[in-house]
Amino acid sequence: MPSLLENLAQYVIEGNAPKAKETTDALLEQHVPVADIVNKGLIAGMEVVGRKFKSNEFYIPEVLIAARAMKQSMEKVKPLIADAGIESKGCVAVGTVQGDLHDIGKNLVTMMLEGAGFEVIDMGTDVGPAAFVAVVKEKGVQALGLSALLTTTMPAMKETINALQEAGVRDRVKVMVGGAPLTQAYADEIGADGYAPDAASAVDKAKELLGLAA
Ligand code: B1M
Repeated sequence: MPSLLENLAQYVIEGNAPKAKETTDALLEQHVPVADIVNKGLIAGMEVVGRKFKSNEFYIPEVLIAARAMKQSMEKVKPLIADAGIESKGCVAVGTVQGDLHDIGKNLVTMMLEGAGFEVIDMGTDVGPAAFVAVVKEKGVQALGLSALLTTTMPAMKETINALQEAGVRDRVKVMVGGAPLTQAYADEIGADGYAPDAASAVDKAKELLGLAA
C-alpha cells in the first residue's frame, strides 16, 4: 500500500489540490517531519511532473494544475519550514525583460523552480536592467532568470547583462535566459551563463549553474 507521502506526490502529479492539502494536513497531524513532506511528497511529485513535461507526456495545463496543487500544500507547511531547518536550494530572481509583458512561460518557470525547492523572487514583467541589478545587490540572489517572448525584447537581455557588469556584480550571479525566440547561440552571444528551452529544463539548468546535483 502506498504511504501517505507517496499519496501526496501522486496527488501533486494528478493536480488534485484538495486531496494534496488533505494529505498534507494528515501528515502534519502524524508529526511526519516537514522536510519529508516537502522533499518526499511535494518536490518528488513535481520532479515527476517535470519529467513528464519534458517527454511530452504532460502539456502546459497539466503542469499548471500540478503546480497549483503543490503551491497550495506548500502554503500549509511554509510557516514550519524555517523551524524544520530545510535548506533552500538557492535563491533565484525571475522576470520578463523590459518592454515584454508575456508572463505565462515565466510563471511556469517560477513554479517549477519553487517545486524543485528553490526560493524564487518573481519580479513580474517589463523588468528593467536596474531592477535586476538591485535584486542582485539587495537580496543576494545566486541566479537571475530572464524571460523574453519577443524578438524586439531579446536585446534587453544583453542590456541587463551589461548593467550587471557596469554595476560590478556580474560575477556574483549566474544568468539564465529562456523564452520562445531564444536559442543557445543567442545566450552564448550575449554572455549568459545558461539557456533553457522549457520550464523543466530551467530547473536542471539552475541546478547545474549553482553546482547542485541534478
Ligand atoms: Co504575444 N506574441 N504579443 N501576447 N503572444 C507572441 C509571443 C507571438 C509569437 C505571436 C505571433 O505573432 N505569432 C508574437 C511575437 C513575435 C516575435 O517577436 N517573434 C507576439 C506579439 C507580436 C505580441 C504583441 C507585440 C502583439 C501586439 O500588440 N501587436 C504584444 C506585445 C506586448 C508586450 O509584451 N509588450 C503581445 C501581447 C500578448 C498578450 C498580452 C495578448 C498575451 C500575453 C499574456 C500573458 O503572457 N500574460 C500574448 C500571448 C498569450 C502570446 C502567445 C499567443 C502565447 C505566448 C505564451 O504564453 N505561450 C504567443 C504566440 C505563441 O507562442 N503561440 C505570442 C505559452 C508559454 C508557456 O510558452 O512563453 O514560450 P513560452 O514559455 C516556455 C518556454 O519558452 C520557456 O519555458 C516555458 C514553458 O516551457 N521559457 C523559459 C520561457 N521563459 C523562460 C525563461 C527561462 C527558461 C525557459 O529561464 C529564465
